Amino acid sequence: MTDQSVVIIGLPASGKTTFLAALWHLVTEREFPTSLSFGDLRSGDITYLNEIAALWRDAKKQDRTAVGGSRIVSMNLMNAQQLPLRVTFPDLPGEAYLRMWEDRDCEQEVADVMNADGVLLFVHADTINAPQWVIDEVALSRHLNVEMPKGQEVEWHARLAPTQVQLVDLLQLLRAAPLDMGPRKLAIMFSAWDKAEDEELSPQEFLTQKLPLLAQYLTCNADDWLWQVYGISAQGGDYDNTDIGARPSDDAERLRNLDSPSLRIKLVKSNLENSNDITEPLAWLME
Ligand SMILES: Nc1nc2c(ncn2[C@@H]2O[C@H](COP(=O)(O)OP(=O)(O)O)[C@@H](O)[C@H]2O)c(=O)[nH]1
Ligand SMILES: [Mg+2]
Repeated sequence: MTDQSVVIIGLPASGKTTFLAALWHLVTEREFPTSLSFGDLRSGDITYLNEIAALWRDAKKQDRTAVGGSRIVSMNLMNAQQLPLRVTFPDLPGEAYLRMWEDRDCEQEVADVMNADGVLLFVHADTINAPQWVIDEVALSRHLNVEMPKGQEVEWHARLAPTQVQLVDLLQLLRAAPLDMGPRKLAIMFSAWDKAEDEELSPQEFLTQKLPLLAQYLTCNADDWLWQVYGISAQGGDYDNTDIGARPSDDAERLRNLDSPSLRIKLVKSNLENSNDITEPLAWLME
């Protein structure tokens, strides 16, 4: 069997666990054919995968991946040529990546999982923190007749940096010692694509418009990434919040009523072709 490892990276709440849950449902339930299919069960501890897939089927949001409690999950899959592949993913809390950006530091365990052949970078399409210009803020306040308070300085903190700055830095860290392992393949996954679809942009156009710094970093190709960009809706809409007293989501009810849960899943490729097969980016990473 060929052992392949794929690292799933992304800032906190970027859709990593939801993707793993939908993927595990899709390959184990086999409601329709997929590029990579389920191989066999000799994949170590699948309790975690079963737990997150059960929440996903119930249309309930995933618990925030416990800080410090990373999970390494493996799946035995088969490619189109029926060759067995073992794919290992770490489901690390996004704080580990935030720490790389803010503190220029990571645990040895995190460094070890970065040593993977393919990289899936998750970006939540609906929570991108765009750069803001003081001059625009002032113009907006004037327009709205809101007084700008004077002398109220906000101290800068690395966490306030725009999403694209943090992501470019993360990718650069992966191409610098000690994490560098030569050129790699990178799949950029815009999660919660159902929230972005109304803008009628292709995933590639979305990248260029919303994260121009990242788009330019990838296009100028200084770090030799072989990359693709996808829009992915692993839920199809908003799921129920599991916090006590939270209002159930209308989307969740509609999604639970679909004939088969796999129909909630949607993958949009850069040529705008779409399918329910979220194993495709993985198959591409492992080609
Ligand atoms: N609308 C919508 N929300 C999503 C989708 N995928 C993930 N989310 C939401 O994005 C948030 C973060 O997802 P999660 O998988 O926990 O992110 P992680 O912290 O990167 O593991 C949660 O509130 C999810 O419900 C999707 O396809 N559609
Ligand atoms: Mg998570």
